[in-house]
Amino acid sequence: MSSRMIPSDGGVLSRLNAVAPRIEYLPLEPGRPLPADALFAVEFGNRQTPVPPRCARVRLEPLAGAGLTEVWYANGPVHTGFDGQIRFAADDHHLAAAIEVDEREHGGLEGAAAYVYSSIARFQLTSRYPHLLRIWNYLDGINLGEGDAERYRVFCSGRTAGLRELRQERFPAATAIGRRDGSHMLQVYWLAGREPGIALENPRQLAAYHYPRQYGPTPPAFSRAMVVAPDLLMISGTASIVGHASRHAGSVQRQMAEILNNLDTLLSRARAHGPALPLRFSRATLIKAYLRHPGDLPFVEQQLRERLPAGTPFLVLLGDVCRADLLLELDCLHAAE
Ligand code: 3EB
Repeated sequence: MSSRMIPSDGGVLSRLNAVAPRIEYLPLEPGRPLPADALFAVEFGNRQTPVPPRCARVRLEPLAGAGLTEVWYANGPVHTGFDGQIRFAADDHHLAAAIEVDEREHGGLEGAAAYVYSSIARFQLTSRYPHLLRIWNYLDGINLGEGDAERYRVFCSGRTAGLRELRQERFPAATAIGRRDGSHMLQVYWLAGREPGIALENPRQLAAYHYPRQYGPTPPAFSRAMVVAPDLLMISGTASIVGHASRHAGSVQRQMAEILNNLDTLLSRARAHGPALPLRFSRATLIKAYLRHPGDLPFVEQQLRERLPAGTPFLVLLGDVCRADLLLELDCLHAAE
């Protein structure tokens, strides 16, 4: 495999994955097979039909983009398998995997998160793809519970307990979003690589793993973005947070503007590692917006239409952000065209 020597943020030379999965939002009717060269795919919506192989189903209602499937294309032959409750699919460069557990089988959310993350850590360390790059977490009732009993904070404690051997410079980019379905399911899916990516932080924001005590006993274990390859940037869920503080409580308009500022900053930082990455959203930018209140849809749709090239598909999902004062979060996968 060819890879280029590129200095990471820490100044250490790392071999950046030369080949990244191409990712697109593809209109696929439910039940239609994935493209033959798909590595993995993500569907959205709470359908009851069986989840196809090589697929994760995020059970959040699509307010915009219903029927779009996020397809991750393989580079070369794909092999699939199971390891305990983990399902995976891999090509020669990357591995996509998913696990879903019932909290009640692990004594609650903290135990479930610790179980999931220690399973992931063990699996990744023993696989040919040891480097966690990007990870998505969906859980029930993320803002339920007061103070340190808020379920997002409980999830963070379990996650860190499970990941205990991972250095913070190596934390993957991540998303953590709440459903409201009373299902007790913790769902996690991720992308890992044979080579590490380059984790980026956002100078406008304190590193989440350094958040002060007021946000809970265990700071969240994620990086703001991951340069997966010179032509692929995977940005974490990005909210209206500056420093460590939530900004613009009550205003989805101002939260959106703050989020777009945070994303612009990451796009320009990523250029040092991926000179082909555009500074603005392009046709190869995949955005998912998570909205707490469905009534904010028209504003958010209008903003995304304005920022993305005409006709670029995007998703708006009904989901809860991890702090109760945050109304909106954006996920962004950004590739060279
Ligand atoms: C934040 O910046 C907003 O816990 O994995 C964004 C992305 C957020 C990932 C996570 C949380 C997570 O703190 C919340």
